[in-house]
Amino acid sequence: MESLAAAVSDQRCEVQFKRMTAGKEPVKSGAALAEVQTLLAESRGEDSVLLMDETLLAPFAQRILEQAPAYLQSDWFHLFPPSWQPSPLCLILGGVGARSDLHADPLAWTGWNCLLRGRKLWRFFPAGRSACDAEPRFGAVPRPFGVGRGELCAIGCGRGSAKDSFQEDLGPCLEYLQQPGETLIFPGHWWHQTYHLTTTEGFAGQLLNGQNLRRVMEHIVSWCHLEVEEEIWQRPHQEVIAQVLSEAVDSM
Ligand SMILES: O=C(O)CCC(=O)C(=O)O
Ligand SMILES: [Fe+2]
Repeated sequence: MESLAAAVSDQRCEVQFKRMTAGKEPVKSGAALAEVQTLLAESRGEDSVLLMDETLLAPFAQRILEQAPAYLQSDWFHLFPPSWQPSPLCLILGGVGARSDLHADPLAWTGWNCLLRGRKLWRFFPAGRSACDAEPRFGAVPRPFGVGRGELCAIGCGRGSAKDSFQEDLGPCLEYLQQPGETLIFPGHWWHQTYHLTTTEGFAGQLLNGQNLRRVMEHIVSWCHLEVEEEIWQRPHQEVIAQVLSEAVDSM
């Protein structure tokens, strides 16, 4: 695609963005897309802007995903009820100096993040099996969050920290400098944070497949305080998903 920013630029909708200003708490706000694009162009380290939007790319999602490698296309989240399905593609536009929150993705899924333009530094903090694990390094009460409007919080969550791993030393981590054209695939339950070294354009999605089914299901089991028999993991994936989700609903 020529430019993601150009593809969505005629849209007049309101988008959410994060603005960081030196010495102040980061704020999350809504504004017209055109306004955010001006802020993105003016973004600097001490006053930076990051847009992450899960709806703008919806009209292009199928066309974009058809061009992705097969392993990014085979995703079992379509077996979830529609209101619990994560959005297939998240648009991410970063200004110079933008930093995402330090967070673990919802549902302990496998994340993928494709960078089309610019350079982005990642820090990963390898974790235990689930994002529900306590991480005292990242603050006593990390903020849980769901997907979209947060409905997924009922069956599983992601966690966000108010700390910034690029501002303070939070212990050993893996660092990776993502270059344009690269797609990073990572365990979403590992806490991670990005630093946009230049203006960036990219998009992200997530996977549920044979590699991570048990981790994602166990995240739901633990979040909803369920108990499942060990033999469940030998069953076909459709049955595992149906059983865990129905027990999660029953537990509400
Ligand atoms: O690209 C970013 O700035 C953050 C992306 C992210 O956290 C993700 O893809 O899970
Ligand atoms: Fe993430």
